[in-house]
Amino acid sequence: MFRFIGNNHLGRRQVLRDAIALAVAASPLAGLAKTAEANPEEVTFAAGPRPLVQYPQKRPLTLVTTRPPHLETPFAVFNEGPITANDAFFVRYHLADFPTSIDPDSYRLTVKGSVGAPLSLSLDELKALAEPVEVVAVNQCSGNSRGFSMPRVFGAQLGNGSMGNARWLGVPLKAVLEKAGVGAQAQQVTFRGLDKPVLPSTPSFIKALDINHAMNGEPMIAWSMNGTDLPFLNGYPIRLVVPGYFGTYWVKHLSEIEVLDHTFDGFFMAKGYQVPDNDCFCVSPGTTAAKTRPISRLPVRSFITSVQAGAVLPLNSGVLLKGIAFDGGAGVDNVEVSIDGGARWYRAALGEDLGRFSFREWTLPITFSHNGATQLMVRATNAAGETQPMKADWNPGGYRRHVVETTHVTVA
Ligand SMILES: Nc1nc2c(c(=O)[nH]1)N[C@H]1C(S)=C(S)[C@@H](COP(=O)(O)O)O[C@H]1N2
Ligand SMILES: [Mo]
Repeated sequence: MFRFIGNNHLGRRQVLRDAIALAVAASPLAGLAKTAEANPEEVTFAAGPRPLVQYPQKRPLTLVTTRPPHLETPFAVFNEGPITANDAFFVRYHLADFPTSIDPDSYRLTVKGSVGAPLSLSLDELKALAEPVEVVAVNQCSGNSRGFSMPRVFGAQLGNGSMGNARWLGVPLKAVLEKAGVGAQAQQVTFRGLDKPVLPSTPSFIKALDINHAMNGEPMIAWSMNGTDLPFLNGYPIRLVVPGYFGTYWVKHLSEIEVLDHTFDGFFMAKGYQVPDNDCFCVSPGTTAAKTRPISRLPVRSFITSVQAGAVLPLNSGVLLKGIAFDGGAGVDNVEVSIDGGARWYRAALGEDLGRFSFREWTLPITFSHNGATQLMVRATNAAGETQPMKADWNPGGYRRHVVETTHVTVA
């Protein structure tokens, strides 16, 4: 049964949803991806260039894996503006058995565990539960840019396209938990979606937040992204949005919330997504950490988006450099750019402030007065005074890369 029930008229969205349901259900996942095209951007990885693939509701995206789908946003998209379009937004799943069709009318979000009254909410009930709130926030995968780790680490060899910034609309998680009634003994809250492991030995994808975080008003249950329903592959019909936190907590197709009176010890909290438990979340390259902890907030990061590696830029005529910067919620305070490999730094102008969890655009007009090879660099500092290291920190998971980026160009 792949039809979405309950809509009297077949709007464009309905048709789209049906198309996805059919496309996903009718074929093995590999069949979803239309024939690969050559992707001119992808030259960094030992395995060779990665193809662009076409999935439902998406423009061609960079293929990482097909089972389950992991697609990156082609980097040029980040030069289109500070909001990442839904059809360009990256996609990441862990489990091959992800939902192929979802009926919004029979969809239920259950809330159980250490609560006064367990809930089973329809989408309409969820939407009516509290005044909707909106936040513009970056969803970045913990392993974004992992492919640049040196020495290399296990895991998907990701470029810089496992991130995106969107305007999310939903209700605060707090409102849902308050409705269920959280007991004084509550320690953590877990979240799971509709996707399931294929093999019984594979752990379910369940994430946990501390109760204080869950109740602080920031995490939300969102049903809308950039003014429209969540794309199917980004968590339709509802997902958790945890502003400032890595994407791993942003559980898609959210179906079950459980309040625990202890710390959750499931695989994706206790084993997966662990970082060294020290100030830099890093260890000396090639070693392991004595003590680890779950990954949490985004470090401050910045990119040049208007110039690609290998570009030839003009001598003695103005060039407008442009890019993005973001952090885990303190807010971007300052972006500096170097056009001579880090010798001198110039302060960039910051674009519109879309909120402290959002990409912040920056621009800097420059003129090159020397020809030949040079390196462009960009370094952001947040309102808490945190900045980016000149040399990459290393950890065994290849997580939370945030080194100052260097773009090699030629002036001619
Ligand atoms: N249900 C479900 N939610 C999930 C995941 C998953 O595998 N299943 N992966 C998480 C991870 S690791 C990331 S980086 C984000 C990616 O969000 P996106 O696919 O919307 O870009 O989803 C998160 N939510
Ligand atoms: Mo992720």
